[in-house]
Formats: sequence, C-alpha cells, structure tokens
Amino acid sequence: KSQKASVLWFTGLSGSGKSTIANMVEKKLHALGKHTYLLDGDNVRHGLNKDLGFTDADRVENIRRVGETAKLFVDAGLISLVSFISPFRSERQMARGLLEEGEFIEVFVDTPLEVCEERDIKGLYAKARAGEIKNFTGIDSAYERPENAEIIIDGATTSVEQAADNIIAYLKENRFI
Ligand code: GGZ
Repeated sequence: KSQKASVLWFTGLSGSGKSTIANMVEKKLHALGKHTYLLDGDNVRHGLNKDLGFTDADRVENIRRVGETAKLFVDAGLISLVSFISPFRSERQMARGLLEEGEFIEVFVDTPLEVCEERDIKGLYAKARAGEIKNFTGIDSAYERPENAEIIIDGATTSVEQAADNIIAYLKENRFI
C-alpha cells in the first residue's frame, strides 16, 4: 500500500460540513486501501480534551493538543484527517509548523455564516443568538479565515461527494496516494 503520511486539516464554522466531508474522504481512502485516522470533536473533546471548553484559551489548547496528536499519527505513517473549527490562524500555523514541508494540507470549508445558521443542524446557532451559549464561533467568538489554504471548498454550492472527490484528486496530483 503506497501512501505518503500527511494531515488533511479541515477548518470552518460549526455546520460548515467539514466533518461530513472528512468522513466521506476517509471512506474513499479506505476504498483505495489507504490507512487513515480521523480526529474530531467526537473522539477528542469527550476524551483527551474533556477538560476544555470554548474560551479562546481553551480553543488554543484544544488545537495545540490536536496538532501534536496529528503529528504522532503522521509519525505512524497514516493519512490523518483533522476536523475542528480551529478558528485562529496562529494555532493552525503552529500545527503546520509541527510537520515537514508539504505534509500539512489545510482544507478550508468555506460555508457562509448565513448558510450554517440557516441549516442549524444541532440548533446551536439559535441557542447562541438567544444567549444560551456563550462564545459561539461566528456569533460572539472570532473565526479567522485561512489565507493560504491548500484546498478551498465552497460549502454552500459543492456537494459532499464532489468536495471529497476534489480532495482525493489533490492527494493524487501531489503524490500522497
Ligand atoms: C463553537 C461549539 C460551541 C461554541 C459547542 N462555539 O457543530 P458542532 O457543535 O458539532 O461543532 C461545534 C463543536 C466545535 O468544537 P471544536 O473543537 O471544533 O472547536 S475549536 O476548534 O474552536 O476548539 C459545535 C460545538 O462544538 N460547540 N459550543 N461555543 N462550537
């Protein structure tokens, strides 16, 4: 099985579709016989990072630990997929800096706030607007848009299938798979 270890680092707002796309990419990589690991809120925020919330300082620490963990998976030879809002440029940059040149592939799932809020799959935006959730990204906590993402997905107009295919094509073109 030939693959070059790397990190696909998904960033975007809550409800942007990043985890859905990351899951589809992982499925396609498995179908190609590649070894992967997906880190997201479901398997990290309930375990390793269960001591952390959503203040700026806690998000910084969340992403620092996730970056270090992704590095371990790269050392193990896996293609790791990382799906967190990761709202701050400085921490995304820090995570990039832990890896060798080219190993860090930033995937910006660029879905406008209006669209995420309209979808409101988990009802969290409504709660944030009502003041029931504080420090909600896009409402009363910042999201710093990536300026140099390797891959940009227009989350409002691109299907999950098409987005995943674009990412697989990138990996092939750049000889990761
Ligand atoms: C943003 C929050 C918040 C606040 C709970 N702000 O749509 P979701 O539910 O599944 O994704 C969101 C997830 C964000 O966690 P991350 O670890 O990705 O964030 S960060 O990278 O900024 O550390 C949302 C839920 O947690 N959630 N409260 N205040 N999202």
